[in-house]
Amino acid sequence: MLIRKPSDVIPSEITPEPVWQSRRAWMARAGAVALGAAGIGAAGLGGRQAYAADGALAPLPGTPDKQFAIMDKPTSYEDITSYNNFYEFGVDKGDPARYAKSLRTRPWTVSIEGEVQKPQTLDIDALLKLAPQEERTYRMRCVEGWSMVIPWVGYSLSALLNQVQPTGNAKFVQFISAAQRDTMPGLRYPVIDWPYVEGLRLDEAMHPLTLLTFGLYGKVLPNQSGAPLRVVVPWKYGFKSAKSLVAIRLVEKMPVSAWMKAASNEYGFYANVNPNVPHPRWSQATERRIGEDGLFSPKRKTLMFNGYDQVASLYAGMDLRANY
Ligand SMILES: Nc1nc2c(c(=O)[nH]1)N[C@H]1C(S)=C(S)[C@@H](COP(=O)(O)O)O[C@H]1N2
Ligand SMILES: [Mo]
Repeated sequence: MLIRKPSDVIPSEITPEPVWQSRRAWMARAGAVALGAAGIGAAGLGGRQAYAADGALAPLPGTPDKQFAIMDKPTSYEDITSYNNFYEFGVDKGDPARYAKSLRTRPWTVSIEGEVQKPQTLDIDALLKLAPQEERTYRMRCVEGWSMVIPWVGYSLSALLNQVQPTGNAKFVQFISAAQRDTMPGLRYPVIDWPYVEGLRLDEAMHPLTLLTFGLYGKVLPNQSGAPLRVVVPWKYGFKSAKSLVAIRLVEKMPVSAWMKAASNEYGFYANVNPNVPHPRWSQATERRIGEDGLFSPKRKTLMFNGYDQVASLYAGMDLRANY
């Protein structure tokens, strides 16, 4: 295994190979595609919340959560909403903010299905009210080596799962993101086998830290952050936190996630933040906090489980090198 210092990692190594290769074609076409999609939104097909400029996003206050409070300084709203991964809108960090305006977020329903006693299709407005909204400031870390501190607004996913009552066969939870062909220019590129899918073991999904997320900084999520709802799993690499969910499916067998399918040797099912297990092409020992650490300043040490020690018991007895 070739391990290099993160400072030696060049963008072509961080970006998956097929993405890198299709980038030139992407750049040439994305502009035209996105303009077309924005045109449709402006014509009124987008519904009442097709896009709002940041200042116009509806407020969504959450009661500050004391149990999970951390001392880290929150990343600025500007950085959180302009440096994103959301491949449905392009592979550059700036693409989601640039192109996700066209995403239709109303009407929006989420189907909770599979191994549950009470399968349901819930409207986003019902989901917003299912449990009290809390503000939870979480450390987030991407497998690429950057991190942020984000004041999310939402409630524990367990509130929803308890309502639909998982059957005895339910062992895993699969998350399925939207695939809107007409608003997501990235779907034209087979970087990922769309739709984007992720998964958790049931006990991970039921852990109180796992947040069904509707807002950030006291406002509803802007589209680039995964509107109108996403999951947030703060002890796992960012890719586990699937955006713009349309279905949550309880299943018996471990589901194959989009990134496992794309490169199973690089992205495992568990994807716990783990400084001791390097990615095959770079170390995971340190990270760069966006907005605080410069590109060339010393990086901060990455913490096991991203510092969320309370989840360690979920993995007692597991070999976390084999289960990466
Ligand atoms: N549907 C979908 N969800 C996704 C992604 C994506 O490309 N599509 N990217 C993931 C990755 S790699 C990261 S790091 C986080 C980024 O979330 P943020 O942009 O809100 O920081 O979203 C995750 N969820
Ligand atoms: Mo990521």
